[in-house]
Amino acid sequence: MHLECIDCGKKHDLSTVANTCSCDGLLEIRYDFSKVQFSLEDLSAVPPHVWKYRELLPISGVPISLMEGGTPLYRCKRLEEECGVKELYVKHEGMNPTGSFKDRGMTVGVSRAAELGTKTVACASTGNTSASMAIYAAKAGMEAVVLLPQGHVALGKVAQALMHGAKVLSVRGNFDDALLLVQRLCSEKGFYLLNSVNPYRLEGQKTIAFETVDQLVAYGSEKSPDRVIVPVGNAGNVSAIYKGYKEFRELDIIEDVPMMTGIQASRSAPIVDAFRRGLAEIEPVIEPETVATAIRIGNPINAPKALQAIRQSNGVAESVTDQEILKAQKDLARLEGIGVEPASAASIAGLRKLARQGTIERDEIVVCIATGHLLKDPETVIRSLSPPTEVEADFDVLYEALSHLERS
Ligand code: AN7
Repeated sequence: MHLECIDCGKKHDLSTVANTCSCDGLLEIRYDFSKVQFSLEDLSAVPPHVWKYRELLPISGVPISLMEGGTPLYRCKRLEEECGVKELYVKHEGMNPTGSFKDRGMTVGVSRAAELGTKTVACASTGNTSASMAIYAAKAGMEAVVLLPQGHVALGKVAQALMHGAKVLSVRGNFDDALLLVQRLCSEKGFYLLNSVNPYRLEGQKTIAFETVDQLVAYGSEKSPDRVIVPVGNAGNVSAIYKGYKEFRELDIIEDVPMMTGIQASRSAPIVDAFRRGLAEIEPVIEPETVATAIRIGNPINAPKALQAIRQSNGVAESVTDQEILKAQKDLARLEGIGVEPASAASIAGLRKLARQGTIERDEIVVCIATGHLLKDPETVIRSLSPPTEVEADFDVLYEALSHLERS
């Protein structure tokens, strides 16, 4: 196992603590698959969770774990029919310990921090990363420092970071400002950085791909979907999931890597812009905006990895409006019983748009990643839906309010 720069190809020893190469390129963990002992069949009795795949993870000792992963993969027949695809599944990452996919990356990231003897971990966050880092730091007995963009973090996420004991700083600036600050804090002052520029984080998140394959086999479907649709913010997750599928292909577990499809909010969409214009690098969005605060990011640090993932897998990047996001959130909740936060609904909104355009074809097996739970952001729900109907504590009045409903 070693670290490799995705730009210049330089190899780094695993003892390297830096997250980037001397050329500033992003690093990726590479395995020698001729030495890896891993068979999905041998593990068929083990239910999916992150550490089921530990032979393909860079931690050898006992991990700092809170039983993350093992999230449900739901077949969504009603939306499937509406969109006109062969099979549609939603992987509900909101069912992780803190209610988002970030837990998969953090169990590995904090386990690595523990191996290094780290006292204090740090991150900038639009919310979910901070909640997740806080629980694993708590479990590991480490201090946690969190930088949040003031006024733009959903309430549930702030509550989690506070409750689990992180030192929470509300930065007067956006996520991109906070990320620059925390990177400097870590490189100059010796805190351990746990944003997704840290390649150990992405190792954990790649297990989304492994689990999906595992679960599709259980459904009796194809092993690998044709397309995976992922909401994109700092662009770590789409890169990580791609890496997972690529590794399963290298191990001959699957034949094809799915088309990686990244969805951004229309006013926070530098990757979509670079994809459309065929640019090698993104042009940062200076004042990103969206109701989906989780992906309110203008300068995604993993953009080079994400563009590679999308282009090499023959996928696409597409943007959706806030209105499309909120409608998809409501429809997923009411048609399929799956409650997600706005950023997660971007994947469903993107599916609809790409299916309408004909980019997604009728014979495709599609997996949408629902990245975070509905309860993360109750305030947006309250703002977008009518409030409960208030009634007197009187039977006749109450019944009158329900008179339009069908009865058996
Ligand atoms: C629900 O918590 O960036 O493209 O600081 O919380 O890997 O960044 C959150 C990102 C999608 C985008 N959905 O993932 C943070 C943070 C939800 C998220 C994303 C996030 P990346």
